[in-house]
Formats: sequence, C-alpha cells, structure tokens
Amino acid sequence: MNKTESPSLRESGSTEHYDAVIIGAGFSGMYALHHLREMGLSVRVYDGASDVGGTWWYNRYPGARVDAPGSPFYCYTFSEERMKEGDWAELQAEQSAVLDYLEFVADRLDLRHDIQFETWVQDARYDESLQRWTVETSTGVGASAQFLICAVGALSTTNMPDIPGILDFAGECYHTGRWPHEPVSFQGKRVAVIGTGSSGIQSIPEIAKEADHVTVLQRTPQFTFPSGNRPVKPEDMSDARENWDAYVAKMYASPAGFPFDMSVRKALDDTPEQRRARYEALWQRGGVDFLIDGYSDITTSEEANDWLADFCRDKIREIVDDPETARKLMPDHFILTKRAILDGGYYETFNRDNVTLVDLREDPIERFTPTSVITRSGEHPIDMLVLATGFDAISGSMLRLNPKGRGGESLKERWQDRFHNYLGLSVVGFPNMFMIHGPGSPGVFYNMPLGAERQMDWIGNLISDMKERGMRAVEPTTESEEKWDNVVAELAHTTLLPRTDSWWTGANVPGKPRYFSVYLDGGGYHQIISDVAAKGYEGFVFK
Ligand code: NA7
Repeated sequence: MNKTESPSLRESGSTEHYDAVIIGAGFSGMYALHHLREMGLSVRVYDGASDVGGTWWYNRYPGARVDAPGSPFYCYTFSEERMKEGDWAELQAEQSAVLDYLEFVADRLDLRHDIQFETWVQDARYDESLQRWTVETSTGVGASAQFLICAVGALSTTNMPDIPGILDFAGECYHTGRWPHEPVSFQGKRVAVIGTGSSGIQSIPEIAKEADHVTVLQRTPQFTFPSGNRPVKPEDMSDARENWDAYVAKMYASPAGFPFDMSVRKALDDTPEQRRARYEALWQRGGVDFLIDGYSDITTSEEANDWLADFCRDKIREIVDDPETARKLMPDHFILTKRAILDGGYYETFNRDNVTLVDLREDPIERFTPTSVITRSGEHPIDMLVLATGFDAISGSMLRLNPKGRGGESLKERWQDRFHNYLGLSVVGFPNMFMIHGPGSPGVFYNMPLGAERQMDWIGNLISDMKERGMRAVEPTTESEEKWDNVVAELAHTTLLPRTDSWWTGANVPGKPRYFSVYLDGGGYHQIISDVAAKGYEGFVFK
C-alpha cells in the first residue's frame, strides 16, 4: 500500500488528514518527507514554488553558487547510494548543479508524489482540543495534522528595500532571491545593483561582462576572498565515494559539519612575517581556507582580527587601480563578523570602464524615477535594477508563516522582542511544531543539508518516542526556553560576531529584534540535543 493511502489519510470536505504536514520542499523539507515516510507516517508537503529546491530553486541569478566548503560534501549523507550516484564538477557547485542534484534525489525517492507545489500555506493553527494543526492553503484545500514541520528556509524571505519611488521605476527589476526562470539579458543595458553581500558580489562580475554599464550602489563595503573555485579532481571524487562512511563520521564530529581539520594555531603565536606568508599562501589558494587553514582566533581576538583585516585591505589597494574607488571599497568592520564571501574577481571588476561604485554612506539614494536612481550627488539613468538586498534571514520565514499556537497566540506576538525557542527546534505555546534551521539552532553556521538531516532524525526519534508512550502533544517549558536563550547568547559573546551589524544580528531588516540568534557550535549542538533525548527529552512536557 502506498503510504499516502494509509488509513490515517482521509479526505473530509476540503480538509485532508495527515500525520504530519511539512512546509517547504528545499533540502530540509525533502529530507523531512523522506524520513517521516520511512517511519510509516502519512505526510503532505506544501511549497509555493513549482518544483523542489527551496532557495536553490529561487536563487538563479548569474554567478549563484555554493560559497561554502563545497563538493562533494554539500549534499545529503543519509544514503551512500545517492552519494555514489551523484557527481560534482566544481568545488563550489553552481546553482544549477545543486538544483539538478535535488531534482535527482526527488526522482529517485519519488518525493514529488507527496508534495503539493505552487501552494502557499496561508494559515497554520493549533487546535488544543484535537491536539492537531490545521493548515489553510492558497489552493483552498486545507489539511489537518498532528505534527507541523517548518522547513521554511533560513534564507528564503526576501528583504525588499523601502526607497522612495522604487515602485515607480519602469525598467526591469529583479531580486536575486526571486530571479526569473527565463534568461535575463544585460546586453546594451545600464544596470544598477543595490547590495554587496554574497549575491551582489557573485553577480556583479557576471553582469559587468555583458552590460553596457553597471552602477554598484554599496551601503557597506565587504571583505571577500578569492573563491579558488576549481574542478573536483576525479581522484578526490573517487576517494569520497570509496571512503564515504569515514567522511560522514568526520562531518558528524566537526563543528561546522564538513570533513576538514580546522587549524588550531593562534594568529598571535606567529610572527608578523609568518602570518603574512601564511595569509599570502591562503589568498593565492583561495576558497574558505582562511577559515579552515588560517588561525583559530580571528573571530575571538581583536588583534588577530585587525591583522587579517589589514592584510585584506592591502589586497583591495593592490587590486583596485583607482585609489578613490579602493577607498570606498574599504571595509571597516571586524573581518568574518559578516558572512564570509567568496568571489570570482569582484574587486577586479571595479577596474573595468563600465563599472561605477557609489558609496551610499557618502552619497545616499534619494529616490527612484521611472528611468533612473537619484543619489545625493546626481542622477544615474538606468534600464534595469537588480536588488541583491538579501533576506529577512533565520527568523523571517517563520514570521511570514506566522503560525497560531495554543490560545490563538501568533508567533509574531510571541517573537516580538526575541525569537524565543528551545534548542532551535520548538517554541512554548506551539505544541507539536518543529523548526528546521530555526533561530537558536546552528542553521547557517553548519553544513545546512547535514544539519537538516540531523535535526530531522532527532524530531523523528521524538515522534517515535511519543507514539510508543501514547503521547499526543509535546512542547518545551518556559524555563528551558530561557536557559537555551542564555546558552546561545553566552557562546555568541565569546566572539566578535555580535558586535557587527549583519543579517546574523537582524540589523539588515528595520524593526527586527537585534541580537545574535544562532548557536555557534554545530558539533556541540548535536551532542546537546542528543543528550536531551537521552534524558527523556529533558525540558519538554508531554500530554
Ligand atoms: P546579504 O548578505 O544580506 O546582502 C545584502 C546586501 O544588500 C548588503 O550589502 C546590504 O547592506 C544591502 N542592502 C540591504 N538593504 C539595503 C538597502 N535598503 N539599501 C542599500 N543596501 C541594502 O544578502 P545576500 O543575498 O547577498 O546573501 C545572503 C546569504 O545567502 C549569503 O550570506 C549566503 O549565505 C547565501 P548591509 O551590509 O546590510 O549594509
């Protein structure tokens, strides 16, 4: 019998009944579906997109690729067979390669069968008397389920800038996080790009190759490292296939979920000459090696941080021909306290005749007209506007969903001042609701596909435990939520990270609670949640 035809699925009017509803069909939601189905649960997944992939379905802008320690380790680990069938051409896989991989997994596991695409969940409410969630969707067909799994993505809800006249701009306008599926041509066009985070820094060099002119509207200058992207050597791919178990064990044991040994050497243990030589070698090699093979105290010691920042600022002066442009590109925050960026010739792009940099701190945008952007110093006529302005990250997609818990309290009300949660998985007042990569979890600081698998395995074990014990509802206690909040904050404050405005601290979205809401030690986190389970799910109450 097909699992979706199991006895627990019944149709009543326009409400379908499942054991679990999953929201989102990206890396997390796809694994959640597979795992819960394997456990024998009836499951429905809803996603607003037309196919699987989540953020990798939407982010199709030119130059989009994995900018983390990459292939072949940015993938699922649950199936050795799937890993062996997959292939990765480049260390930092381009967006289309990641999406191909997810489509391949969806095909192999027949996931689409239980996913309803082009369907937005408009409301999710907990019914205390039934101990179930009721979900309403944009298609009019709703669902009721005991468990609600929110796999809504930490980088999914776009951050749209509120600038006078922006809606009057009559030319083409695209957000990098909602890039069209049809080809976009920049040929002969004057393009303005707002934003110089990963998306801007990946796309600007590609756009500049084709466009007539590119005006980069920069609010905060960024540190970015040469990507060092290269083909995956066939022998490395074979080695990963042959020794997959050993690699996975290493990924499980590492703080960031990748099978690399992180340098434990401190920057200040070396002489300035030794540091310079090491950084120069790493710069030439490129990639995330500054994190892996650099020094362990860059984000904890101000002096070590300043040293690397100065080294990178020297590189900008070396690369960029025009001293005035180099000056505008000079970042002044602690290095690596905004998301590390890898680029394919970003600073070099400013040596092109068709690229202009506007420093919005000196020359802010005043307004848009139908044909231009006007900054304090004058008018820039444009044909196209690219918004590389990022996301309402980490908590934004949960707030957009805005589930209503016990007593009808909404998550927006609950999260007005802080993103209250226990273990980054659950929230008081929202029984049987689980978040993947939510605030309070390692989320974006961990290998995200692996993090999703490990959180989902934990949730699956909790559900099994409840079924065995005949429990119908689970939620954390207020005390455990408060304790976890302190644990997350204490760890963050051992670093320089909370001291910089970034999307990690919510500073990119006006009105958002401003604090560092991610648990920084991914390896330690998975040990903690496993210990919680071993102690009978300490900090939770069951009914
Ligand atoms: P990011 O990293 O949040 O970058 C967004 C950029 O847009 C950043 O430079 C922002 O400046 C800028 N921004 C945002 N709003 C505005 C307004 N209103 N005016 C001017 N400039 C603005 O998003 P990305 O999409 O690049 O990357 C997100 C993550 O996705 C990335 O780190 C990877 O993990 C994948 P700010 O720095 O806030 O001053």
